Parts: sequence; structure tokens; C-alpha cells
Amino acid sequence: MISFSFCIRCWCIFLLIIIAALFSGTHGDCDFPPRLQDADLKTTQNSFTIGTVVEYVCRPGYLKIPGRNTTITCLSNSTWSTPDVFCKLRSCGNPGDTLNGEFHAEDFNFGSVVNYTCNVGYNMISKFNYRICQTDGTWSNAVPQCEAQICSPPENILNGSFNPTKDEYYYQDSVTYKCINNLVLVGKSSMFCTEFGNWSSAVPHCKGVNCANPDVPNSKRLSGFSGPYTLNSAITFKCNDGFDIFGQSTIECNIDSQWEPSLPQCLGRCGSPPSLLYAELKPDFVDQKTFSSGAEVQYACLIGYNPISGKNSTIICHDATWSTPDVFCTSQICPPPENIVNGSFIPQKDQYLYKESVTYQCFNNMEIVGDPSRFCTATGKWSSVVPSCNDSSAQICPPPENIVNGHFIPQKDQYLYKESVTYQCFNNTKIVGDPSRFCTATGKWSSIVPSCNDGNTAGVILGNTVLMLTLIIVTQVLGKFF
Ligand SMILES: *[C@@H]1O[C@H](CO)[C@@H](O)[C@H](O)[C@H]1NC(C)=O
Ligand SMILES: *[C@@H]1O[C@H](CO)[C@@H](O)[C@H](O)[C@H]1NC(C)=O
Ligand SMILES: *[C@@H]1O[C@H](CO)[C@@H](O)[C@H](O)[C@H]1NC(C)=O
Ligand SMILES: *[C@@H]1O[C@H](CO)[C@@H](O)[C@H](O)[C@H]1NC(C)=O
Ligand SMILES: *[C@@H]1O[C@H](CO)[C@@H](O)[C@H](O)[C@H]1NC(C)=O
Ligand SMILES: *[C@@H]1O[C@H](CO)[C@@H](O)[C@H](O)[C@H]1NC(C)=O
Ligand SMILES: *[C@@H]1O[C@H](CO)[C@@H](O)[C@H](O)[C@H]1NC(C)=O
Ligand SMILES: *[C@@H]1O[C@H](CO)[C@@H](O)[C@H](O)[C@H]1NC(C)=O
Ligand SMILES: CC(=O)N[C@H]1CO[C@H](CO)[C@@H](O)[C@@H]1O
Repeated sequence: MISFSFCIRCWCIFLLIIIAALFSGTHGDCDFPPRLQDADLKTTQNSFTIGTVVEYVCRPGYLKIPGRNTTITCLSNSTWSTPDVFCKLRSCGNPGDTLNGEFHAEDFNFGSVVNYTCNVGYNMISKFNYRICQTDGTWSNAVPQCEAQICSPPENILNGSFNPTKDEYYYQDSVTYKCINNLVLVGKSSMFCTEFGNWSSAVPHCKGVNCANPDVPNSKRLSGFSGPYTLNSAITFKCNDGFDIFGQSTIECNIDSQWEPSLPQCLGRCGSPPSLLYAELKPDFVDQKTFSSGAEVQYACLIGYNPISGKNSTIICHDATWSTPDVFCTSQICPPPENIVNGSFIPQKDQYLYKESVTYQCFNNMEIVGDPSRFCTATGKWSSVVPSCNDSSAQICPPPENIVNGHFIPQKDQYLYKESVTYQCFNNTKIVGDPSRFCTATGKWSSIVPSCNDGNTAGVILGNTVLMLTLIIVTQVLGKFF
């Protein structure tokens, strides 16, 4: 019994001791030491009384920094002393350069991934394009390798070849094509292997270029006298004297075997423009002696001629020849002139051209008064004034003059137009002059008065003449004395 009760007592004391120990423990021990990022605790203890020293070891990939304290101590106020920095990341060092490439890294420490890239035109041929810094301080795998881009040989071309020829070409290798004979290479002659593994330009081709020997009449050549004319061959022409050039004087053979620009022409000059019937050159062109091909001259209708609408009054010189002119002037037209009473005109037409004339005539021998001729003028009017026919049937003549030793018959007070008288002589005298006279349209008698003469007439005349001369002499003699 006693032992049992003792045991109860023992338990109680033990519990008290435990409780006391617990109370004092919370006062005297340190908590579990702090976890460090780069180091592990090197102890299996669970309680840490004041004064306990625990040690750390650097984790894999970290190195202990020499001289640094790796321990911490449970201090008297039940806290741990502050740990030193005693680990550092393990460095793998420079991961190594690669040819034709470069790497990118933040550092070379444990866990770093260093990426490798190839320069333009180079490809990664290694399985891994990176290296990792491992815990043991070495880099994973080998340095990645870059290899130049490969181009397969370029195409062969007809009638040409390229250089150099190889089984394979690398980035920036170039080849140059050329053609056989005088063929012209069309396209870029040189190309290079690109970063993409294709060639920088399309394959050129060879082409025969041969321009025909051109013929430009009336010219001579200043250059390019003889062929063959291949790409960019040039010829310069000069026209002979008296010819003008039309087009470019220098032409070049193009890739299509055509001359470019097209052949020039040497065209002759024209002389004076032709004279036209009803037109004259406009004054601007009158003084010019020669005209180049293509020159145009204008005509104007002469006075009395009018331009025909829609007709061209211009002619053009082409290669020393004037174009055929239109009929572009038409004569001025006059309508038929006025009719007249007791007369008519000839010729009778519907219309009359400039300068055409008509002649008026009177019927029944009637006298025409005014100008019987009229012509069509430039203004379309008739010249002068309309003549008229004087109806002289009403015209009368007085009796004609009497004559010595004669008379006329019939004797009347007045005579009508065209009535006639006949003179007769008496006493054996003879009539001198036209014995017949008639009454004219003007009321006067036609011709002159006749006279009557006998055989003595000559003697009388002679006697009279002698008397006259005597008188003259006497008068002159008397004049001298007075
Ligand atoms: C490290 O520190 C502890 C106290 O925290 C000390 O007892 C010990 O001697 C030190 N060790 C060295 C190597 O300095
Ligand atoms: C415990 O003591 C140390 C050194 O005496 C001191 O640096 C630290 O601040 C103390 N900690 C507390 C919680 O009082
Ligand atoms: C390396 O490449 C990886 C994956 O592409 C990327 O996550 C990393 O940031 C790169 N590192 C550097 C230093 O460029
Ligand atoms: C270019 O080659 C083709 C095919 O071989 C041939 O028929 C042609 O005559 C050649 N051309 C010239 C100008 O040599
Ligand atoms: C080469 O290939 C690249 C990428 O595919 C393309 O952009 C380019 O146009 C090609 N060059 C030629 C000349 O074909
Ligand atoms: C008249 O003829 C000339 C020369 O043939 C030409 O150049 C011009 O254009 C023509 N004018 C008209 C109005 O038809
Ligand atoms: C002249 O004309 C008038 C009027 O028409 C006519 O009466 C007359 O007889 C004509 N005279 C002659 C001589 O014809
Ligand atoms: C016709 O003739 C007569 C006689 O000469 C003249 O008097 C008259 O004036 C004339 N008439 C005309 C219209 O000329
Ligand atoms: C026949 C006749 O008439 N005879 C005449 C001749 O001349 C004389 C004089 O002049 C007249 O007297 C006549 O009568």
C-alpha cells in the first residue's frame, strides 16, 4: 500500500517536475534552428539548450566560403545567433565559345542555362542548343555547334555556265554565270547562297541578240559602221545635206534584237509651195525658200474667190513633196443681171462666175444707152449700170440742109426715125458726097450734106484763087507804105 501511495506521490512529483521542466524549458531552450536557402542543418537534435552550437553544410551547387563560420549558437536569451553568409553558388566558369554563333547567359553559376544561337547564315547542328551549369560545377553536354547554311548547286543554263562548280555551297558563297559565244546574259550574272539556303536571285539565261543592219536612206553613219550588232551596240546617223532628221540620231540594239528608239528618217526639204489658180500663199510663207518635211503652209483665196467650208487650205511638205492641195476656193457667183426693156443680154445662164461678162443688145436696131458690157465683180454684183434701149421709133428729124443747085426729096415738115432723103442736082451739075441721108435715133441726119458741082466749077475756083492772092499782095504792099 505504502509503495502504491508512494507511487502516487512519485507520479505527482514526476508530473510536477515535468511541468516545472516544461516551464523552465520554454525559458531556457532555443527553437528549431532557422532553415537556410543555401545550406542544410547538419544535426538530428530536437531540443536546443542554451549554448547549443549547430552546424550547417552548403547544399549541392553551393560552395563553402573559406573562413566563414558555418555554425550558429543558441544564445542566453534563447535566440539563435545570426548565421554568417558562408555558402556561395558554385560557378561553372565560361561555357565556351562556338564558331559562327554566340551564347547568352546571366551568369555562369550553378543552375544557369546558357543559350547558344548561331549567326545569320549558320544553323545549329547540335542536339542541345544550351548548356546548364551543373551541381558539380561542370557544364552539361558539349558546346553547341553552328554550321554554315548549305545551298545546293545552282541550275545549269543553256548555252552558258557558272563558276565555281562545287558539290555544295555554303552561306555567302557566290557563283557567276557567263554565256558562250556572243550570247547575252539576261538577268543577274552573280548570285550568292543566302541564309535561307536558296540563291539570292533567279537563274539568268543566255540569249542571242542580233539587230539587223539598219538602212536609213539619205544618211551617213558617224559611228557603228558595221555589225554584228549585239546588245547595246549603237549607231549614230547624220542626214545628208538637204535632209532633216526625224527621230533620234543614235539608236541602240536592245535585248529583243530591236533598235531602240526606232530608226530615224532623213526626209528631204520642199521648195516653194505650188502656185494655185485661185489662191495665194499667206504672207508668212511668201519669203521662205525651203521647207522641212512636216512644214505646213496656208493659202488664202484670191479676191473674187471664197473659201469653201470644210476644205483644207493647208498643204504639208513630206519628204520633199508637197501634199496635193484641196480645191478650197470657189469663184464668187453673180446671179443673172437685170433684164432690160426692148433688149436682152448674152450669154444667158443661171449664174455667172467672177469676171464673166454679158453683153446687152437692143431689139429692132434700137440704140443702146449706157455700157453694153457688164461683168461679174468680186462682190457678186454686176459692174457698171444696166444699159437701156432708147425706143427711138418716136424720134423725129427736122428737114435736112438745102444745097445750091440741088434739092432733096421727099420734102416734108419732119421725118421719122430711119426715114431717108435723097439729094439731086440741077443745071447739069453733079452731086459730090453721099446723096442718101437718114434720120438717126438722135434726131440728126446721118452722114454729111452732099453738094452739086458743074464743069465750070474748076474755073470759078481758079478765078477766085487769083483774085484772093492779088488782094493779099496788094494788102501787103500797102501795109509797107503806111
Ligand atoms: C564559430 O562560432 C562559435 C560560436 O557561435 C564559436 O564557438 C566557434 O569557435 C566559432 N568557430 C570558428 C572556427 O571561428
Ligand atoms: C538576444 O541577445 C542577443 C545578444 O545579446 C541580441 O542581439 C538579441 O537581440 C537578443 N534577442 C532578443 C529577442 O532579445
Ligand atoms: C535560354 O532559353 C530558355 C528557353 O528558351 C529561356 O527560358 C531562357 O530565358 C534563356 N536564357 C537566356 C539567358 O537567354
Ligand atoms: C543554245 O542552246 C540550244 C540548245 O542546246 C541550241 O539549240 C541553240 O542553238 C543554242 N543557241 C546558240 C545561239 O548557240
Ligand atoms: C529564299 O527563301 C526565302 C525564305 O523562304 C524567301 O523569302 C526568298 O524570297 C527566297 N529567295 C529567292 C531568291 O527565291
Ligand atoms: C489640213 O491639212 C494639213 C496637212 O495635210 C493637216 O495637217 C491639217 O490637220 C488639216 N487641217 C484640217 C482642219 O483638216
Ligand atoms: C418696146 O417695148 C415696149 C414695151 O414692152 C413695147 O410697147 C414696144 O413696142 C417696144 N418697141 C419695139 C420697137 O419693139
Ligand atoms: C433717146 O434719144 C433721144 C433723142 O436723142 C433723147 O432725147 C432721149 O433722151 C433718149 N432717151 C434716153 C433714155 O437716153
Ligand atoms: C432748069 C433750072 O432750074 N434752071 C436754072 C439754072 O440756073 C438759073 C440761075 O441759077 C436758074 O434761073 C434756072 O432756073
